[in-house]
Amino acid sequence: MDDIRFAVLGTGGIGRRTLEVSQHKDGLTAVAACDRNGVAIDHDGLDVDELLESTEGNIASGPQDDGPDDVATDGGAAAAKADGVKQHGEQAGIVASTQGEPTETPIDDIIAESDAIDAVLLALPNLEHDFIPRVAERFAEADYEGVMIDVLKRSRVIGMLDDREDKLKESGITFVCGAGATPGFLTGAAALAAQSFVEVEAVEIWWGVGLKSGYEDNRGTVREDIAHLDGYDIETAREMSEDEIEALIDEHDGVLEFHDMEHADDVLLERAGICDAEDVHVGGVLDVRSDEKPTTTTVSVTGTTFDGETGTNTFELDDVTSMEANVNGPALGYLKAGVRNNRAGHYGVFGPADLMPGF
Ligand code: IKT
Repeated sequence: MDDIRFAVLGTGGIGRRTLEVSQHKDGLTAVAACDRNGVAIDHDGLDVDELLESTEGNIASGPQDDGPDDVATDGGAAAAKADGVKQHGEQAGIVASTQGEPTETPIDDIIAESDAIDAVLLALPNLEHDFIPRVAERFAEADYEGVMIDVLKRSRVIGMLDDREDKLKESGITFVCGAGATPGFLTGAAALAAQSFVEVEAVEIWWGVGLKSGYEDNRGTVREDIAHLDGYDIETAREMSEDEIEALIDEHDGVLEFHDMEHADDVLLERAGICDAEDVHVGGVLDVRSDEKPTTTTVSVTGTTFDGETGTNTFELDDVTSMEANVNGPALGYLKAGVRNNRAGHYGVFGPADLMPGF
């Protein structure tokens, strides 16, 4: 495959790690990145090292959107003003890079350059359920022809993307949704593990994450996870202050356990014809203070074979592979699969159980 020129929307933990991992993969050139205050575009390829170094520890992750109610939150921090006013620890973000330009319209600035961009990775916390679908719609309205890919989590968002599928197809967009770890390649692993069976009874995804790159770089993903705890939802998690989050983490001695998470693995497996969404369960353990996984990440698929045996196929990740490797590697692999499909004229909304990621 020819070189793939890609953009990253959002330079929080996921956006930054995606840029970093892309440097270790063949055929990927990062040409644009943005956060809520700024944008960096270079069609010959961004200097990723400089961008990562200059934004280290001063993240302003979500691009500010244009509409009045259309704001990506940076791990729940109130959106910084588009005029560049810094909030929450003077988070300058991309404008701290020599390649960054301040802007009030980061997403529109990327859309304006999108003729020369093969793929756009949405590394945005989706703390408003329809934020990512609405961003996709804006690219479609601008007749973007290319790949869009996200690492969103919530089951209900898939339907919102499906509702927009006609628009995406018309524009020539191949949208790959839920393409991180879970949903993502663990969903894909479940689809492969299911092949031994003629009927699948249960899919159990149990993940373990230790934060190798620390809490600071993962504030967005921790906040999204908190929304899954008993007594919390997406709204309450979004409104929490950083101090409240830290107090909650302290209360749990740094270890948060999740059960029955609303993760889109369920609808994505149902959509791919593997099993009913209600037979899929996702949970896991997050250790915010250790870089070691508190539990081994496992996908177990139980089903019945053509000759009447009941069995469980299990897929396990090594304890030494980090969340950063297991989210961003697959995201870039699915991005490559998206480009392969887009170039073949396959447009619409695809999930990780529909495509085999590239490497
Ligand atoms: C995600 O970003 O895909 C979800 C996160 C869990 C990642 C699992 C990685 C497993 C591993 O590295 O062993 C979490 C729910 N935010």
